[in-house]
Amino acid sequence: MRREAYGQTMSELPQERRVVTEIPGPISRELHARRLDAVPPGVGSVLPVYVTDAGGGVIVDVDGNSLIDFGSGIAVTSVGNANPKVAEAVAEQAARFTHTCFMVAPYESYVSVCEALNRLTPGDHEKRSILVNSGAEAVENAVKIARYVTGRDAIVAFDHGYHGRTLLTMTLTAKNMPYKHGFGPYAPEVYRMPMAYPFRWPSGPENCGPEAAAQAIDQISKQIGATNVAAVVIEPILGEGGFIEPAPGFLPAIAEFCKANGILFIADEVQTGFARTGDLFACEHEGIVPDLVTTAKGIAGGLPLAGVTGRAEIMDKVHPGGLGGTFGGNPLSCAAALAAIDVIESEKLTERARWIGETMLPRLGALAARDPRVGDVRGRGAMIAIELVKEDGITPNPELTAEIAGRCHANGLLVLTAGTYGNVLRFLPPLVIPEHLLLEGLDILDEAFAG
Ligand code: PLZ
Repeated sequence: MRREAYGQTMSELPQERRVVTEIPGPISRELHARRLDAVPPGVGSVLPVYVTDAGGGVIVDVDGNSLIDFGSGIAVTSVGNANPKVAEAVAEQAARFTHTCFMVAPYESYVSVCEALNRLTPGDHEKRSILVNSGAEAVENAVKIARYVTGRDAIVAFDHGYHGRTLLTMTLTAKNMPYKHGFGPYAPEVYRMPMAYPFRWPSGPENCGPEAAAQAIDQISKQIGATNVAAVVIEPILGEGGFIEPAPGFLPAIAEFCKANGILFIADEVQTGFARTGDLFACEHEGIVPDLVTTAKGIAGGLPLAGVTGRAEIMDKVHPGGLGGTFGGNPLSCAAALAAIDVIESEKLTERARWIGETMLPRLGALAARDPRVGDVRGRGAMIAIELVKEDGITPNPELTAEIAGRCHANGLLVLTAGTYGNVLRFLPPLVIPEHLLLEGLDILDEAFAG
């Protein structure tokens, strides 16, 4: 039931783009009408094609369309959707037991996933991990642990940051619409600092890293007081904020400041983790060793799982029973994670991610060179984005972004948007996407700009 291509294990699904109806097609539209009577509009969908199958680099819908997947369900299905090894592991586990609750009667796979997290996350110090259900829950727990261990209240987050939709993580999230609007009051003791956003830094990208770090450190010191800060929470490449790579030097300066002041550095690697950026974790790029790391998304091949990994001396401090949850580290998710991690390691998906970046960046650079509406091309590995602007080269162009995304969708390429200003097209292909689909996707994108 599997086929090898480019060294990756692929599902049997034909790896082709096929557009046989308008998108969404008639059956999807029917299902959508049904959905509107059952699901409130507060839960959106980027492209309401209703899915029947997905694998390798494609998503197949109820109308028989096969779309090229440049989204991976928001950076989740890095090993490919329904990866055969993941599917097998989950089916086997489902036949044995589906749940006991790790806090009631434990099982080995939870321990094995934590061992893998301790081994793979940055730094060779002794670590411990806990498992929870979602990225937001991981960030919540990291903050709980940081406050407990430091005895301090304040948490520092950054402009353009995204950390989830629960009360605390929504508070940590920067963008009002759609994440926060009307959902307040927010959690106390969260402070927001400037982010080193090279493309939009007033004195130019070359000054961005040191200047932004100096501003953030000055504001933390003056407005909060370093000794009141439990932790900074930061994405090593900002995801929902628009795939912003903090300018070089910014993360190391913040990490150093944290270390000097007893502040815990929490790297939110929920979107960047597990080979997505061409390193196993994006922090590795500048040699950052965080005190706590949150992971989710790509960890378990599409099953819900998240983790908090941290220095043993930090993690071991919390009182017995202080951390947990009914479903955290569910056995199906753990089986999936062990299979996904095996695929990531044995199929060298970090290298594959780098190859995706090396393939995409020159193509997008050429697009930017001939089309001034593409203001910036950025990202690492298989986490790549373009920022779209108006004639002045800097004003965000969210209308064009929506238009281009719509043209891609109509032609069978699933792309996502992002960014504080809604003007970023982001690309997160599965790391196992076949080369011909990656290239075809880039052709469709070129056409969308030409048309
Ligand atoms: N931290 C860095 O990217 C989730 C959000 C999609 P959950 N990003 C996708 C949406 O609109 O809800 C994310 C992230 C980073 C935390 C999270 C939260 O992870 O698994 O969605 O809770």
